[in-house]
Amino acid sequence: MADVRTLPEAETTPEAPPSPTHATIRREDYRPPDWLVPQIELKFTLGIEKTRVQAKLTVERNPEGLEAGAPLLLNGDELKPLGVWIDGNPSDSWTMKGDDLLIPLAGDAHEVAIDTEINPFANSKLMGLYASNGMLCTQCEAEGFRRITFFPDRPDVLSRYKVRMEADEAQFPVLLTNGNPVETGKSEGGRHWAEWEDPFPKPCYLFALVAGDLKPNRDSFTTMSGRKVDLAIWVRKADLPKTQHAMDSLKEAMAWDERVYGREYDLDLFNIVAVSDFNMGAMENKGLNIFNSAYVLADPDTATDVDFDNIARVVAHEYFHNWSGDRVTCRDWFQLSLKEGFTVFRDQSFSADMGSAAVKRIEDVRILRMVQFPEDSGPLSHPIRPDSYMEISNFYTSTIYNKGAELIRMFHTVLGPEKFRAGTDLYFERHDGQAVTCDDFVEALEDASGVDLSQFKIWYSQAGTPQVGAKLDYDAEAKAATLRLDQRVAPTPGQSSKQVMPIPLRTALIGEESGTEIAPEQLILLDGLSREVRFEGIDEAPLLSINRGFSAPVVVHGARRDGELERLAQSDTDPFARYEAMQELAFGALLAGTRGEQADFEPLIRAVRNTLRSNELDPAFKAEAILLPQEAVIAERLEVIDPDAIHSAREQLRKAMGEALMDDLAKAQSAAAGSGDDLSPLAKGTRRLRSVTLGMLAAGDPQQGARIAKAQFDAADNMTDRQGALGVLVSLDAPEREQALQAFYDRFEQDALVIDKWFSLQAAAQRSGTLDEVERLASHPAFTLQNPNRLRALVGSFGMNHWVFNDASGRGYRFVADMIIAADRLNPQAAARQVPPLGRWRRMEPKRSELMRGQLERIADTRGLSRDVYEQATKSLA
Ligand code: 0A1
Ligand code: ZN
Repeated sequence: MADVRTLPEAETTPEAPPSPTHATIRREDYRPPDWLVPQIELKFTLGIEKTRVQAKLTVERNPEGLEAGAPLLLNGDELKPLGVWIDGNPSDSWTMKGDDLLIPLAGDAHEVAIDTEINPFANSKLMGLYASNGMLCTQCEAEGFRRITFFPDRPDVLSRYKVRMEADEAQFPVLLTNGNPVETGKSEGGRHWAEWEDPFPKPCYLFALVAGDLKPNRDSFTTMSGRKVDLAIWVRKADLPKTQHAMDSLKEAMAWDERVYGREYDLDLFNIVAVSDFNMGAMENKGLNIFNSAYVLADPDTATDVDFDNIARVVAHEYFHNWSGDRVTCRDWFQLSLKEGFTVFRDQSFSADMGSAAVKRIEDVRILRMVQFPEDSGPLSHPIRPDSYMEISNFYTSTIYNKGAELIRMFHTVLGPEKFRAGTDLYFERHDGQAVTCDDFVEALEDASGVDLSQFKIWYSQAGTPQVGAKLDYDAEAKAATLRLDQRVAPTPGQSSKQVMPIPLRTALIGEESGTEIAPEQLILLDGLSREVRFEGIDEAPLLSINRGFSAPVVVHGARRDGELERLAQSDTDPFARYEAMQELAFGALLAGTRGEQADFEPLIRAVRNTLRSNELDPAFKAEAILLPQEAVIAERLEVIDPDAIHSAREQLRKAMGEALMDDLAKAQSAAAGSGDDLSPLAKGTRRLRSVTLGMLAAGDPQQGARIAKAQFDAADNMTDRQGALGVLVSLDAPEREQALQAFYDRFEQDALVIDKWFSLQAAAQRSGTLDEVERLASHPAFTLQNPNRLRALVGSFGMNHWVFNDASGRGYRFVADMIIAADRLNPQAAARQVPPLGRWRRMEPKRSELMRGQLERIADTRGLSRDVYEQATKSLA
């Protein structure tokens, strides 16, 4: 199979025109379907290289359809009809319209049968029905069902499914699909079959099928109305011992959704299947969730604490989709954030309830700033509800998911928990079984709460991160303070002028002397270009604590006096704002450093020392609070980006901190965290702080750092300590580096998910040799472009290595472009996900900017490019 080492040089034709399939789909062009499909029967005769699909569709003209007498349009992708029957009679009146099947129908109700044949083994796109490690599985969101059979592949066509699967019993002993099993039996030649029915009408993107040699971890859950639900997590036999955490997470998620949203599970069984080749994290198919094995399998020896938390988060996310996505789905793909933003908000709230809410909020904001803010300030910026797309797979973005969740959080903040809950109750009740829009969601919140939210809808349509100016003036004589706020949103592609946005800012004043709240927290709504808020009865100098809990997804530019941030870092009563004060202190030092100014590191060093020594803060919070902003996040604050200047400013600061705080760091690094399988918040926090302090310590004294890191690596009885140590070692030029990398590889060679870490850590190394290393790793026998996890581990991690990826030679850009072009021939979706780092050319210093554009142009000019990569590359150039 194709491999980067053997691929020929890509052909480039500068004049290659975009192919006609690269058309733009617009939200304003939405039309209701002309035909509905209330019922579908599917018969699969399964084989790895040949699967026959016999579909029988009950079709009815949609009374709401706009075109009288319209033919039936069934989408297809790489399919050929082997036979078409209308009401039982063979038909040849159909035609192909591109990839789609067009069938003229006289009446208003018919039965249409179609036979097709597909080759799951040849399906390297991992969309539709494909083979992975000898098993068969499906991925249909967003438009994969059309690769299985001809069908109106759009989320507003909901059908009842009856499915029959037939396969060789030895090869595929387990046959699963959505809903409930009805009957099973044996057929000739060692084959067997199973028939299932899903009672809930669903869009075809929620269809799923799995056939393979899998074993279940079984359990059950009794719902709030006393129904018993059978739960099973299906994996390869050897992986069974790694499934318990996912199962525990599932039961916690089921109970949480009952408690917090009043949502009960509705089928008699709930299945999860783990596959190792999967484009995304996981998929919420009705009653049969399919997961990337990275989000199912864990034990303390091979998975980090972060992996454990991610498993809980993703299991919950997919489970929550059963209501926010499956029972109530999207009318069209422009409404994707309806289900994704809401479901991310739900999984974030779940994780916050399961551990430290403050730390969880900090982590969520860190991801938003690291991924969504750069997306929103770059060429791929788009609103939460986009107006157009070429390829919908490109819109499973941090904006749709994470900024979408921030909007739902703002609704929650503005309404308060009770009214918000009344709103979601009404939403689920009113729209159960329907395919709806973001407007329907807001309307339900408004109707249930009596609160007008219309102003907030601008957040759905306007892209870009609002910049908020905040200045607090104090009049000691009048014992009054005045807060002056203003807002601005920079232009984004296709939106040159911006409207005012409503920005809810949780705000309090802290006494500079007393360190207590001298004006209690209030919710200030900045809903004009500017606003003044006056605080009375302020009898000591006030400090501004604003956007507490990150109540709005904006950048606040606070005008701060000397010493103000240091004082807030010590005494702000809101943990997020306290973290923020530390970050702002660090930013001050870092931005001065990138400008070549001599920065005063002392205030930050004092704040970090206080944090490390505090008896009231828990270790997980300490770890977050002392981490410096990442280089990509620093770049966001600069007009012109010089990656070398950012890197050296940050390294200089890390070194100064390491040297000044050596004793405190060494103490935190050596703190006992209990045994490796202790997953309590305290144990996890202690381990996290251990690795964060190790990194800083090594910056202060690399030799000693390498020694301690190697000792942590060798002594580790869990992957968190091991990976934490290796993550520090990979950036050091010390003999311990090679020793640890080799030991790690030798020990875990057979475990794909751990080898992904091995690739990823090396691609992230902050070291000048990383470029050579990454190029060598692309030729490593364990590297393959076919597995999305492996591609992400090497190329994805490298693209986020700001300093090395942006090497002045342009080699980093060329490497990523090579990988994208090669991967595109196998898996366009996975390839397209690697494009965004190349799109950050606009604010890059001129030389690099030119090199980045050059590589984007080379990609865009490649002959036979997929729609996925074509869209990302051409938009990145604009
Ligand atoms: N709905 C899933 C995300 C998802 C989207 C596309 C996929 O196919 C490539 C797979 C999963 C979720 O939000 O979890
Ligand atoms: Zn989702």
